[in-house]
Amino acid sequence: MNNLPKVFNDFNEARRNSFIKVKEYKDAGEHIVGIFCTFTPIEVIYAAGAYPISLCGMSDETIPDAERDLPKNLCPLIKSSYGFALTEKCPFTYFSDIIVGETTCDGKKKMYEYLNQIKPMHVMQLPQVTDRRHALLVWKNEIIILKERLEKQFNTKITDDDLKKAIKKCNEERRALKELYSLGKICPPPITGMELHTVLHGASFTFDKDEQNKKIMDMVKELKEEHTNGIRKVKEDAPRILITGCPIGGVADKIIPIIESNGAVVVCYENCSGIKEKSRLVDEIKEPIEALAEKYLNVGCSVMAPNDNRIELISELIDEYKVDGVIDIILQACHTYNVETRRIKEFITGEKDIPYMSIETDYSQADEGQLKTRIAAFIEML
Ligand code: BJ8
Repeated sequence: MNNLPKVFNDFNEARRNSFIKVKEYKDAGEHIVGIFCTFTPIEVIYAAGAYPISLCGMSDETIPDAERDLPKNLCPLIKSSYGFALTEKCPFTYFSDIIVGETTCDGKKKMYEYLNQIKPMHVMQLPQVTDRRHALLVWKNEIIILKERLEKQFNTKITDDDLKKAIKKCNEERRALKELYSLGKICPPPITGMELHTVLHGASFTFDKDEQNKKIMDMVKELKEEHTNGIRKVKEDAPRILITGCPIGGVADKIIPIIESNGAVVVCYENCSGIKEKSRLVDEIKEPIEALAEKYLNVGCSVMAPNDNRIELISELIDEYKVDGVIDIILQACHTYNVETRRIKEFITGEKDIPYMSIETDYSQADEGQLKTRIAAFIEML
């Protein structure tokens, strides 16, 4: 990991630095909007002159506190997020002026009722139906309602021009991140999966997106040059893994090192925090609310039924990243991703004809030994 350019360490530090930054921003009178999900149209938040910041809980530290209000057999991401708000241990939640959530899975939307007693919340009603015409109408309206709520909250007026500028800004970030992901297409990749995860993780806590984009582009250039000059940190024949499933912020440190210490390399993350949302840009020509509604409805999350967009993206990624095997990570009690494993497995082992394994896990270390054995056996057969 230390072989990476200095800029990599900057991303490693980004989350810690962002704790200080968020306080500085608040002291300077800036507005912070906490978000939980990839469906949140962050462009509307930027257009309101505020900063969106991800609040997904990624550690088991606050789960015992959360379990005083929430059932034990609930997804760790939901319990952790709620626990951080309850205990005021997360500065992002603490400094958020308002939190935006969506009615994605049942656990999340019911947790929001309690979270609303701690912080002001705005919940967007996400359509989960397959009728695109109906879903688009609903989602467009929800984006308009969010816009009005933020206008009221921050005493401002959001114009079409503000939205278009925000769309451009967010597309620039998507383009830079797509460049970063594209390193995984190189054989062997000039970046390990753990390094890639650290950069992506750091990027989600960076406020200055122009500076972040520049750092990413510099890093990509440097790593490509190193590769051209023959520097290799991954073996030529390392099995190439695609990770899909639930967000992995709370389990990445447990699972990715096991994969990579067994000689494989993670070349692509399909899940949220990975390429899922970044793969498609927002149309910059269309009427902005319409363009945002179209873009975000296409997120291939398992709460959608049926969820063909996930299959389509996985199919493209397997081909583009020359994937040898797929690991589907399911957080315990995540029913939608868990139910979807059958369809994903059938598609990957059938149509794509490559090995697949699913892992059900939580934020504890209790299953580490068992995961080591199962993942080693999976990589062995690739
Ligand atoms: S767009 S993946 S961030 S909902 S909280 S569904 S793990 S039981 S996080 Fe998600 Fe948005 Fe979809 Fe992405 Fe399952 Fe847990 Fe629910 Fe979860």
